[in-house]
Amino acid sequence: MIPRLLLTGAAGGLGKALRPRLKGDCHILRLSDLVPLDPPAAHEECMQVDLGDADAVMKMVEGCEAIVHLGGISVEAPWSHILKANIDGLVHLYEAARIHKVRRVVFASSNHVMGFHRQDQVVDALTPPRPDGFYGLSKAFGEDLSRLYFDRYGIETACVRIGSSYPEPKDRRMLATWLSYDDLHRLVVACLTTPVLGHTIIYGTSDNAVSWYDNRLAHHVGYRPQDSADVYRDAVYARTKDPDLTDPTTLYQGGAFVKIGPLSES
Ligand code: NAI
Ligand code: 15L
Repeated sequence: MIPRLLLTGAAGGLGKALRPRLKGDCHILRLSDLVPLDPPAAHEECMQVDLGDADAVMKMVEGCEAIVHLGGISVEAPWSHILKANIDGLVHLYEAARIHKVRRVVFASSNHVMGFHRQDQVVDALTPPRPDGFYGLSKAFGEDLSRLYFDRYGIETACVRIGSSYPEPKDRRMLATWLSYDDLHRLVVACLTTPVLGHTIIYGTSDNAVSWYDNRLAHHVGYRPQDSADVYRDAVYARTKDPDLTDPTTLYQGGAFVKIGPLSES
């Protein structure tokens, strides 16, 4: 049991999924987000914090032993937004972690760090990043920043390159990238509790038959997915059209992200 665990981005899709699931993993769950949160239960604390505000982030982190960092911009967006939440925000978070002696962080990275690798390629933790936009680039920065704080200060981080975490896979691509909410929780708990985490990059998907990710370099985390996108396969195929195999959104792992956002504007 972690004495006090901080969950950022607690008002978001994954924050709402993890909030009830983390109840048994810590004595106190400190929840934070830019937007208001549902009122705290007996074991919870709520703080409304902008990650771009260094002083507020410093107070948010004080007293916490570990952090699950989900907060920030979660899709492709103008650079100024990403800069504030995902770049400045992450520097504020790790500086606060250093000052307040946080031992371990689970950082919600993304498959979009690797989005310009092809879907006929299997990538692992040593494969060079190929971000598919400003958003993926900001997650690559977060991975490097967390490595710096591990090398200099010993703060352990799991950079979880989450695939697509939703109640069900929404399209054919997500049959490879899907991560169930229960597996997300299993993965976060494995990252928080494995004896020696170090600085680790791990892909966050369920046990899907089709996969572009090799997690052998993160075996020490002990993550064992128990769900699979495969049970949704027939239904997903029935409701979706055959893809155009010449379209970059079909060819590349990042899917639609390789074409959307400010970088697409002329
Ligand atoms: P979300 O967009 O639903 O939640 C993100 C939360 O961060 C929101 O509640 C938002 O208010 C908060 N936030 C945004 N800017 C902020 C700021 N400046 N200060 C404080 N809080 C701020 O995203 P979701 O789906 O819950 O994802 C959570 C994390 O996981 C994100 O970091 C995302 O990049 C990452 N991720 C999610 C995937 C998914 O399939 N849901 C896939 C890959 C990565
Ligand atoms: C992500 O990084 C996004 O946060 C999420 O909204 C999904 O689009 C996911 O990747 C994905 O690739 O499906």
